[in-house]
Amino acid sequence: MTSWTAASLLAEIAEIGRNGDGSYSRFCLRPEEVTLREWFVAKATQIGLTIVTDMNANIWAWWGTPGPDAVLTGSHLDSVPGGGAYDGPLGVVSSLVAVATMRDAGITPSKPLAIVAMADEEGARFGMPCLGSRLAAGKLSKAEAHKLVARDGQSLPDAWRAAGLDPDLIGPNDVLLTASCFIELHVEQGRGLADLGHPVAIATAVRPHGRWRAEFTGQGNHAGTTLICDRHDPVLPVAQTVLAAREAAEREGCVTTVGRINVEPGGTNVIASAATMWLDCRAEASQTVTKVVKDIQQASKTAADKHGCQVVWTRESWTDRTSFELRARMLKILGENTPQLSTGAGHDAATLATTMPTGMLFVRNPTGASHCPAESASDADCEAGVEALQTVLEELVK
Ligand code: HGY
Ligand code: MN
Ligand code: MN
Repeated sequence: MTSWTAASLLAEIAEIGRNGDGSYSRFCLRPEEVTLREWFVAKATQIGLTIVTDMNANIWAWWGTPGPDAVLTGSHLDSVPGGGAYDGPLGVVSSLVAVATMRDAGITPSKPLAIVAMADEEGARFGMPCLGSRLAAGKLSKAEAHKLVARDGQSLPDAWRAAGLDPDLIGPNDVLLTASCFIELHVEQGRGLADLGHPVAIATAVRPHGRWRAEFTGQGNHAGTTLICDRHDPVLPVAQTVLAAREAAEREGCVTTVGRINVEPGGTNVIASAATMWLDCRAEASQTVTKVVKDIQQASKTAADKHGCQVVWTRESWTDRTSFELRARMLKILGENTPQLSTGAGHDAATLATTMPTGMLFVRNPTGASHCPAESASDADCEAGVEALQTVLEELVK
């Protein structure tokens, strides 16, 4: 009999990839995340599951023979830079506990079941969110994947090879494409459940969101001897574009974030020659995102012209508004009074929603804080999440 709880498993990995401020930086296929992968494989093996790492760096822990009509659960092990302890790993450990308990109870699924740890869900390493699930679902091609370069400069193919994976095999995963459903448990990234006073919710939808990169170029020069009137400093239009992004969000009632800016060459006494910023924009409706991004791009062009600079925009990723097909069935299984919440956060379950029926469970996060060390969930709420996940899985494997 396994006596695991979600909290006890999270405690086992608490030091892996932990930063001094208590946050986590666990980047896809980097040493800290590889340690997490090895831990996950050991735990899944311990409860008798069979491990397959697919060509897209997703790890599958199988109960039964891998094959069509499989019930999939799980989440991701990677984090954002400075992330919290629960975003991703809570879904993986909850799946381990639920499956271990089902096996201890002698349940025999009528179809194969797999716990999947999806690769680079945050896109923090290769810049493409839900990388592993997009590749497995055929939503990102091998050619597009091969073009991705990690923030540390390593190309995706080289990172695959360093991890013992063949980048030429990247592509749609038939077992995923023929799966019957995917159910993902995740810490809530917001205060909905805290305000409702309930431990667990069923997800209704993921709001549309995307990421854009804006590359500004100007003219590097000496910080001390170049007159202001002679400068073409790309940092100025970046600053004006960041402000324009916030103004657009306030005007249109959506959210825009610039959390990453790179300045080249990066000398204190050097006027930058180039500056790159990344924009994350999310809204209730896709057309609002489109309008807001267009307004921001226009503002960036005006600012660049004013400073004698150039700007080039590239859309890095896009996720349409997604509803969860399993929602109604989960409501029947867990009870019609179970709270239901939409979210502004992206998830593999949203990426896979057009490939198979998917569903999500959210676990209460008392402060709602996420992507930071304050992210949390009580042990009792984590257990309520495991129980709900197990109840749903037992129905889905019948
Ligand atoms: O960025 C997100 O929405 C999610 O946490 N990957
Ligand atoms: Mn996240
Ligand atoms: Mn997540």
